[in-house]
Amino acid sequence: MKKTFTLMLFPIFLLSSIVSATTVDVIWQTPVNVTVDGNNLLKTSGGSGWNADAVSLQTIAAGENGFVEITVEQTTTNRMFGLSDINVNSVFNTIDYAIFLIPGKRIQVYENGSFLGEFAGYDIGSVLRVERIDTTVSYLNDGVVFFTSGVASTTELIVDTSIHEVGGTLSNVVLSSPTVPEPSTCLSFLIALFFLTFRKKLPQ
Ligand SMILES: [Ca+2]
Repeated sequence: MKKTFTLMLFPIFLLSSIVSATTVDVIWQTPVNVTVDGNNLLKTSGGSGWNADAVSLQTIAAGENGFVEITVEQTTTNRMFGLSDINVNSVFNTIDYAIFLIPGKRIQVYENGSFLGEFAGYDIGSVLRVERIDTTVSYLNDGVVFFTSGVASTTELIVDTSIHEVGGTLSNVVLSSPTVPEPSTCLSFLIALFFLTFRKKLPQ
């Protein structure tokens, strides 16, 4: 009976470790006019212009739910972040789904360069998110949806950025997806596998 219960429990444990969403620090690649510091970006060259960015190494797989999220640490520069299918260049108008942080604590939404509206402001410590659920992309400020895109999303997605002024930052950038690899998931697999093997060899 005890063995039956264990054998029922661990497949559930295994499954949950596979399908539950994982949130990880973004690992940046292809930096242009920015300095990478962990999961933060700082524009350090290029003067003023939409010529600085980096994108995430990790992806949200096609058809998967997921999000990119930042925690704001400045309110004095122009910069954008969001989700794209590919990294075209460093300019803001190639980000498919972007939040535009503007000095004066204003927020706008841009999709591939199209202005889609201005919304409630942000402040130091605000948590801003661009999220895909099924095929719908939403924009959130501290957990509250303030805009929903009219353009369905089905492709693989990366975190995409664009920073205007030297000194502009995007801070504590994280990505969440059920399929993004995380060390603890691998560990869960190994522990569960070991336990199942061990249980099998116990005398009845
Ligand atoms: Ca880009």
